[in-house]
Amino acid sequence: EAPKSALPDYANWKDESAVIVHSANTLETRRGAIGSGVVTPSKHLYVRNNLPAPGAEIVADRDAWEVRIEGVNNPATLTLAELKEIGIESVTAVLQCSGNGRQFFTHGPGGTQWGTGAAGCVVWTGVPLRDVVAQLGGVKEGMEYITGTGGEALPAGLDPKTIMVERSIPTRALDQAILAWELNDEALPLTHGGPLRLVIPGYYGVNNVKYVKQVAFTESQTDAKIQASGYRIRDVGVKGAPDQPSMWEMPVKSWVTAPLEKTRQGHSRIHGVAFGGNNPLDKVEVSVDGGKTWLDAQLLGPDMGRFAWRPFALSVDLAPGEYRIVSRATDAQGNIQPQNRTENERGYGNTSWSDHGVTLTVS
Ligand code: MSS
Repeated sequence: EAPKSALPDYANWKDESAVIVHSANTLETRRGAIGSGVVTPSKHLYVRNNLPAPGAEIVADRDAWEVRIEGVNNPATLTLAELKEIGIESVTAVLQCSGNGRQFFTHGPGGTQWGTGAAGCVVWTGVPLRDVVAQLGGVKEGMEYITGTGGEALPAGLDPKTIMVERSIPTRALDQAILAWELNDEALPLTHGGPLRLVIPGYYGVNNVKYVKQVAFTESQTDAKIQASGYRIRDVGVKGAPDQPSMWEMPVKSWVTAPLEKTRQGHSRIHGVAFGGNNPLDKVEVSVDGGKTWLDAQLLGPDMGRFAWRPFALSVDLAPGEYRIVSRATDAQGNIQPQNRTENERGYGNTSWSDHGVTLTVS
């Protein structure tokens, strides 16, 4: 267990016993605090801010928040109140930071040393972006990306491109994109991007732009640093560049959440979570011998759809001893969680089942 430190003001409503405070901008959900239900309580959900969060004044009059929509045939500035008139949909989706699992890399990538808890499964409610676009005459021809801009006020004296949170994702994600104003059936907290957030279910956390002030359909990707060289998969020692894979769609992943250290001999139930990322989940297997033999785990309900995770459980009988418990998920396209992580400079995208195992002492 990491030592406790105080919750930052903008997140002081979090459950202190459920999170590890890495820094004022990074809170991680404890591995054992995920629970066995589908939805991660907002109070347990991790936080990752690349810039300090804006002040609470931006949620004082939520309906007055404005978002600029560009790259459509009839560009417009819409208030949150106007968006609410256009349409509404709820989606349950895994929100996961690109760097989740960074702690298991051995080359020592800098950045927050996330274990398993820079992830949660939450319910977003808002208007489908495709409905907004339809209302504004459709996407302009030749636009290949959806570029969302965060609403943080940028510190003066620095080149805005080097610090702003502006992300481009391929327009193939338009069907699943939502402009969300609710998280888990409550007004979207400032901590998680209120009053309005661009949510791209199935995509890594960084693409889910908080306090979104502009959504632009663009011909090319933004040249903001967070897109051009940040959040790119490259070999250890190599600098980030626009031709490297960007952290967009999430692949299949799972991990064990209980028991984590020890348990009594005899009957025991192993718990965890599994998700297909941008694909539906097919199944999850558990091994109590470090991956030599596998058993199908039971997927717990309800099934909240393609982008949600499924808690899973497996009943086992264990004699006293040491066990390496691992889980391995498969998505509906047959992609299987790999044994080993892909080494990369920044420690992104770790889905290794071996890294995510737990060593259990049974007595
Ligand atoms: N947005 C904005 N505006 N800002 C910032 O900073 N960050 C990112 C996203 N978005 C940001 C944004 C990240 S990076 C992440 S993960 C996410 O978000 C988180 O979320 P929450 O709610 O949890 O805090 Mo990594 O891939």
